Amino acid sequence: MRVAEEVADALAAGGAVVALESTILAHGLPTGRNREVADEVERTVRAAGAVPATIAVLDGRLRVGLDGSGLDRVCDPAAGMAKLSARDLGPAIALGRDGATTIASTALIAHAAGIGVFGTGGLGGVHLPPPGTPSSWDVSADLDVLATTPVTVVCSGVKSVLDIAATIEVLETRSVPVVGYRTDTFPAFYRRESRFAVPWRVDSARAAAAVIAAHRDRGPGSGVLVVNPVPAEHELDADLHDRLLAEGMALVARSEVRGGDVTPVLLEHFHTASAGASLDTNEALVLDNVRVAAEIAVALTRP
Ligand code: PSU
Ligand code: MN
Repeated sequence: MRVAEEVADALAAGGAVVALESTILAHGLPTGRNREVADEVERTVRAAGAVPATIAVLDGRLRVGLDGSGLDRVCDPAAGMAKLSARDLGPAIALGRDGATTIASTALIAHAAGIGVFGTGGLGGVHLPPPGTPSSWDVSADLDVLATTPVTVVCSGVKSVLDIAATIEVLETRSVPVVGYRTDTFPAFYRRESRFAVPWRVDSARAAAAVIAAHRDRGPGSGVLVVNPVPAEHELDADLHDRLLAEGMALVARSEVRGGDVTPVLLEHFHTASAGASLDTNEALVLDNVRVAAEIAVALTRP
């Protein structure tokens, strides 16, 4: 593992650090825009008083904190970054590969590096089964890692292409507390609200930090999911959202896309079919989530 000097210094001094994933850059946003978002995300974390640590695997080494050329590589489609979930870390390390880390693998690496707070876009979850089948068996490893890794993930819930109800049930079964940040409702990524309530709500970073500290000291050893809805002015129009959703589901159902490729294919469809509107929503929610993550990380350093 190679930890960037700035990140190592901040951790040694007990300062605030926010982990950031690289799959969102390499496989969730179009080329060009991804590099801009990488910089904006880091700027936003710094503006809130924390040090950003973008995580990826380069040449088989776990990297915690990337410089400009590292971010260039992650964002360059010609670099051929694999999508690495938790199970892929061993093979990628041993075989000397390059890859972008999902929430699952980023959380594992962040925890190993001593980073407790992680800001991102949307959590992976339970996929709806293809028509005519009882189950997709497609349950993101993000849920498993959150169940066993004491890292706080700040995100905007899960996309409505997933089975939100089933995702919430798995989080409950696996003892992951779900905390609404200034909301009583589990957000649906592009939309501020789903049909489902959250069990807990906080209205400040300080209150979120208190929950995280108490969970860390007395909880079952799992992570914490803080859900923060997209800012209202950036929410995707409801009719456009419903149309994109129906199209995306049909696209996946009639294609051969499986496993880890499903989410990138859906995101790509949303971005092109909405002429970029979903991209603006995606970017706005990521920036807001990393700001909240940074504020929580700062609050955790000041008990
Ligand atoms: N949801 C999004 N954007 C993303 C992802 C999910 O809106 O970029 C990425 C994240 O990296 C997440 C991963 O951890 O997809 C989940 O993939 P899978 O469902 O294959 O586990
Ligand atoms: Mn999956």
